[in-house]
Amino acid sequence: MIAFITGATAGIGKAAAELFAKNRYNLIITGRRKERLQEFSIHLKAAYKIDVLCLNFDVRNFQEVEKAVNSIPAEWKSINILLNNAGLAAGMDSIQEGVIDDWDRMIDTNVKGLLYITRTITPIMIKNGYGHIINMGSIAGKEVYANGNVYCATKFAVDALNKSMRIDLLPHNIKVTAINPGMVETEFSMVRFKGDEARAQNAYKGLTPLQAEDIAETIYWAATRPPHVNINDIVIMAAAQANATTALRK
Ligand code: NDP
Ligand code: 8X3
Repeated sequence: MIAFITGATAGIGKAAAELFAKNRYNLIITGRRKERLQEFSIHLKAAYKIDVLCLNFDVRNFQEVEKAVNSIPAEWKSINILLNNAGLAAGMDSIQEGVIDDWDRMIDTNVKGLLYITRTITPIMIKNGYGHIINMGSIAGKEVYANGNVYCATKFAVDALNKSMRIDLLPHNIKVTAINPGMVETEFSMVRFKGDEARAQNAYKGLTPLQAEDIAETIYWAATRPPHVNINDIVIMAAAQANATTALRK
């Protein structure tokens, strides 16, 4: 079994890679931080005796995506699972004060990047006659919150694409699932608040957030249902978070 995981250098993607590896999947792992990718690959191979292929590229650049996917050797093309996970929030400003570069980064990564990966991997899956695409959505793709505007819009787009892909890929025996978490403690908030540690920690203050491993378990569960079962959509929250805007903090 082979799983292709984007954004495996940190957070949810990394935890998912670890769990798939533990369960004897061979892995294609991707990310921009080459050193992290290679160190992680050495760990996975040694700990779980699996094969790992590292692809180092930026999902925002279609030429890089295409080159990386075209470089996949024939023996790695029987991809069972694609985890479309690479993504980010950049900034948290009102619409009238939004930073254009932040908007571009989010739209280019979360929407166009996910599309570029899907566009290049689905022909391989169609040729194989099987596959399962798992898209990382968010509670932000189900509800909007103050100053979430463009990040929410990108995750609403993922929600639409998830539903749409399921229709287009139905004749090709390709399952499509979305996992939509509430707050998960990863590098997400450090990235969103551009390295401002105090602001990042504030996001999780006074409550126990989800951990990357909680999401990895959910992804793995969805990926391992019997062939006649598809999990369309999961919303998963910390027990202390009721919805996008209501959390119980002590
Ligand atoms: P992290 O910041 O911990 O990890 C993000 C991963 O995405 C990294 O591996 C990063 O790798 C990769 N990535 C980001 N931009 C690019 C790019 N341009 N090209 C290639 N890879 C990229 O965040 P999370 O693990 O929390 O986030 C993973 C996904 O989960 C995202 O889609 C996020 O929106 C979603 N999510 C997160 C939630 C949370 O609260 N944490 C809740 C709901 C959804 P590198 O920097 O090495 O390229
Ligand atoms: C991340 C969760 O609530 O910060 O997608 O938007 S939230």
